[in-house]
Amino acid sequence: MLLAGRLAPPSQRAIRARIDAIAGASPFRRYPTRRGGAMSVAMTNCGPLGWVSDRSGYRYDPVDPLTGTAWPPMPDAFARLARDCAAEAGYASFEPDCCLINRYEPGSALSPHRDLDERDADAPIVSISLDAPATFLWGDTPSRIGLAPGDVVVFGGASRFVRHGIARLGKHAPVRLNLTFRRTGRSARSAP
Ligand code: MD3
Ligand code: FE
Repeated sequence: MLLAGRLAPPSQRAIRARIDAIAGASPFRRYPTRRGGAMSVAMTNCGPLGWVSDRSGYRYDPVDPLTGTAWPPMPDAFARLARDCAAEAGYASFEPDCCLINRYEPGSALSPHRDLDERDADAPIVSISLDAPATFLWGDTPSRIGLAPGDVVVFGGASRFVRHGIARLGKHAPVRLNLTFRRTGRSARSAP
């Protein structure tokens, strides 16, 4: 469900200020790819678990590999917003344990993929777009859907495992931020 224009500019600015503080503690970084390059999208996280990638693959980890410490806490305002948006889309009591923050510099893209690493398949994913428009690719023969700053999308049920990505941004495009709130179903306390 697309909640178009769900966030007014002042809320968008408040979220961006929170992201700057989070990135001050756990900086944006580009993970290596299997082919020996680097992902074009830079990432960080807040909350009990963060999405990380290294030579052993992808996982949700309670420790930021860059700092060796816990990810910055998820601001209450973030958790509340994600919960409210999920409820507006029909998913009651969504409690995210991970907020992945993606930063798209000019020329970056996210190749089509499925998100299969979350154990809690009943929980939706709540996506928030900030700062610049992007073209969201949706489905096996992708539909192109424009996402504007302030748009929120809630992916649940049959949509949860659909292939999706972000079309390459132009070389002179402004930087785009995206937050995805997830319920990984993994314990932040368990040993790796
Ligand atoms: C549909 N991020 O981080 S958000 C991702 O704009 C990701 O940064 C994109 O795909 C971005 O994995 C798209 C929308 C999104 C996120 C996760 C999903 C859609 C999804 C998981 C399942 C189905
Ligand atoms: Fe995804």
